Amino acid sequence: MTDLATRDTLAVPTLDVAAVRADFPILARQVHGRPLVYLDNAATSQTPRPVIEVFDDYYGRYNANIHRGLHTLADEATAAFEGTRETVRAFLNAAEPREIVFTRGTTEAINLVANAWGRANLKAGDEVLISRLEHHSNIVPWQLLARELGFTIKVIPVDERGVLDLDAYARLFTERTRLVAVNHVSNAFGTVNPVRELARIAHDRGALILVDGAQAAPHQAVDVRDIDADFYAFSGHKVYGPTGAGVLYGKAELLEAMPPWQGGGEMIATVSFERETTFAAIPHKFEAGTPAIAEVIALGAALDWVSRVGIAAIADWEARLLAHATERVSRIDGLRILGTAPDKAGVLSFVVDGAHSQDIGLLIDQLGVAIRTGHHCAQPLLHHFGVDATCRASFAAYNTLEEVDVFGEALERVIGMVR
Ligand code: C6P
Repeated sequence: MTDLATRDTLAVPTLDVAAVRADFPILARQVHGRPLVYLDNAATSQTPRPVIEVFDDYYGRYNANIHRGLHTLADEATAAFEGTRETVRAFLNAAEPREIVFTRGTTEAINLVANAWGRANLKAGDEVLISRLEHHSNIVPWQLLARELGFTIKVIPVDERGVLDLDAYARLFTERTRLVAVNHVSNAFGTVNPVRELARIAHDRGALILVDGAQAAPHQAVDVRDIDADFYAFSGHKVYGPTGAGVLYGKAELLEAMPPWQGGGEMIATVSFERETTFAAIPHKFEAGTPAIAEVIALGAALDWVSRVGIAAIADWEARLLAHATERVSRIDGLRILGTAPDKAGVLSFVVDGAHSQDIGLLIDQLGVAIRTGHHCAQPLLHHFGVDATCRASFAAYNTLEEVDVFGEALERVIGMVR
């Protein structure tokens, strides 16, 4: 019989951080004469060699437009592109590959839902619930549409830790609530939202739920069927993939019922001046024009890389990095952490008395440490907490406890300089 401790060890494989780091050429570089300490992973993660190599391989061997060619290169490119659809399906545990739509990223995925589903299903008097924790890309598309169609946006409040108020959430619903738009993990505070519970409540009340998974996909296993998400979006470049490729998952029956968003090649069945133009089946109905072929294939390589390392091992390692960093910065006089939810992923946001976040960001860069400063495209959240900007360190599989120590010491040094 295995004891509990052994079972825990078996359940979460440990991450070999040295082996992980060896996959990332960029981690060998120096910045201002010091080893790079890259802690801006929530903005974009770095890229492992197998992903970089996709571009050489694709452009060197089988660059061709997909779906339309009857030649070998086109067949190979199509197979690799469509192969990624199956990789993404498995990554999200979606039921079918046709539920996976390729987009440029999370922003485009949300705009697709707003413009295709939203235009067809929302009208004056309807209500959409959006959380206070949202990134602008899950706010502004809904505001633009609300301005046109006249529906109302209601805000799900957060408590002082940056945790959604579930009782208030449940009370916001009326018979006119059509959609909940909420992130899985907050980019500004790192709060992990109970999306399964949020979905259950939304569905009980007859509404759909769109989950912005941009900050969740890199840090934890995502199971869209377990969540029962109607729509789920994420970006390739935050999950060790390239920019320019992202994903919208949608339940097949919803995608099928939605009108197309953008028109063009690839998304049609037949085009005619005499009869109604007809559209391709999902997902192609939502993929007008030539997509970012190499980027999508590289996204597949990134998800394969994540699977090889193991998302459970990554989550476990990042939890240790976050705990270590939280403990380290908490010792700094006058530093206040924003976002103290019990369940957090990968993000440490803070402000320092008497020191501008911008100054800290610029000076700490001189010491080789990359963090992000600013509003993190979450102005409604930051303003609610009475600040315009924070400093944000965010973690990935390749960060080390030693890097966290370098960051802590560098932070103390620059705070001493600006105060
Ligand atoms: N957040 C950050 O530094 P795009 O740009 O489409 O790949 O992702 C947009 C987006 C949507 N939702 C969340 C929760 C996000 O964090 C982001 C991107 C970056 O936090 C850039 S502002």
